[in-house]
Amino acid sequence: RYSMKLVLATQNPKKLKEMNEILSHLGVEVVSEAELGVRIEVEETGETFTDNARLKATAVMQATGLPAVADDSGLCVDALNGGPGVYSARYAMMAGEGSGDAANNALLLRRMKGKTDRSCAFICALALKIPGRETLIAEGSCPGVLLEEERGTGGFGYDPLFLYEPLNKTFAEVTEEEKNQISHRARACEKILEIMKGLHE
Ligand code: ITT
Repeated sequence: RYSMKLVLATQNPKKLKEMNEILSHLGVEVVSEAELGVRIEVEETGETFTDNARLKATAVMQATGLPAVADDSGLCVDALNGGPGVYSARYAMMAGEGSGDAANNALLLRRMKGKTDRSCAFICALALKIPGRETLIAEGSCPGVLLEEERGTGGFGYDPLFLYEPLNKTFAEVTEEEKNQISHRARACEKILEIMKGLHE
């Protein structure tokens, strides 16, 4: 058990819920920005997941004075040279095609039309800022296959297109509990806790 309260630096409610469940399960007490009455807008100017996670965690740690953890994540598709990558949340927006999960998924399917290599991976970088300490960083990934049409209604973002082969289900078809055991986010959370524990040994 790790007795430290962490602020989750995210504006994405679905991500917040997953982080909350994963971290509580690992024995970490978490609190949202909303519960603290703050809303920190951070411009994600970084070129890597790690850079952006670091920017978000730093801003929230500075605003609250509390240890903060931020997730920067996305889907990297081999046939698109790793795209949408760090632009996953803004993919359709950047193409002038509106915003939101439905627009992002539609654009991704269009860009992948006719492509036979459908391998992809979800990536999650976590940054943990503890006041007066160096930033801790951990990355988790989860490989999958991009489908040609959506399947399932759970999850968020690109989940309905992401086939997790060991279960032959998309991340929108698995249960929340299943996703939170196998996802890029779960793997990154486990890693960062290992690093944190190491600091106290
Ligand atoms: P915050 O920055 O406030 O945390 P955000 O949604 O903007 O929220 P990111 O910049 O990290 O977060 O973008 C992550 C995007 O990557 C997200 O909007 C989805 O499109 C995609 N993504 C990340 N994790 C995912 C998951 O588990 N399932 C499906 N899509 C995911």
